[in-house]
Amino acid sequence: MGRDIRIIGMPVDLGQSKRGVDMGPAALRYAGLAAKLEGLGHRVCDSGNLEVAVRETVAAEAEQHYLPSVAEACRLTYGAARRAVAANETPLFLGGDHSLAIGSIGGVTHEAPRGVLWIDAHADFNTPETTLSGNIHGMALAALLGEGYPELTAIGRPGPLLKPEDVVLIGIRDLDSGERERLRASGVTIYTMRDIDERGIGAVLREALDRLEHHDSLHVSLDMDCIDPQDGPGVGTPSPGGLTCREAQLAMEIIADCGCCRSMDIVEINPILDRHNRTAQLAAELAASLFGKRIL
Ligand code: 4U7
Ligand code: MN
Ligand code: MN
Ligand code: MN
Repeated sequence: MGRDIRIIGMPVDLGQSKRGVDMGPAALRYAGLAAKLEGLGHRVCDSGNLEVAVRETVAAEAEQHYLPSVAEACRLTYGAARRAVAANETPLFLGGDHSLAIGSIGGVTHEAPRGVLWIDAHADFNTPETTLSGNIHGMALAALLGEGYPELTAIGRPGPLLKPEDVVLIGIRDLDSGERERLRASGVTIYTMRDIDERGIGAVLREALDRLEHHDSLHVSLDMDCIDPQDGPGVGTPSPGGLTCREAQLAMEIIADCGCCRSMDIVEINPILDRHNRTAQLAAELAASLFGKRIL
């Protein structure tokens, strides 16, 4: 039967440097996300956007890469995620930059762990010691595993919010050197673009789901820069050599077949850099596929 999908916007742009990611939730709404999901038989309730500091009002935090305000945004997101799961809803978080996943994934796993498919050009596995940019969106997954700024690792319940065996990365092609070393040592499962090129996205996705078989619920964290910039130009950190829209569609369809995706993030869409809202439209189509849209 249909699900109760709860749309939660988090227009945080403080985790990275470019302007415009805060408009991601609006772009996804304009792309008809809710109607597409309702058309599949789901009940959709849009909570609007959570509140986050506007960059101009927290200029004093610039030197610390807006750490206090990013942490506050993640705490709010954590609470909203937790409430949605407690109400038996399927929360769909609209970013905003990827730092929000500390809150969304933390909150949806508050009562019980779930498997995480992190689909991204990047691993977001930097710490303050390894980062070259200082941007917090590049540290989100590390923070979920309990590493990095104490202000971030203290969010939500005590201890790491995820274990390495809970996480599979897909689409990776751009790592910083210290980040690469940390990732290799971490025990997280990683499928790079090379794996996808050699084996095909279908085989990779099926193996990724096998790796998370010990979980009966999954969270999909979809960073739209996983898509090749030709198909998804509207992102702040584009990386060539990414997934085609067909590969991304197939990935979503295969996850949908398992019937266990119970929460999702759509992050990093930057409408200022997009062309005619294409990247948001593609993201809305991908969400529809993930939540059951079929060709036949
Ligand atoms: B995203 C980067 F240096 N690694 O840390 C960094 F390449 O959420 C990019 O995946 C991080 O978009 C990208 O700044 C974060 C960079
Ligand atoms: Mn990311
Ligand atoms: Mn990315
Ligand atoms: Mn990005």
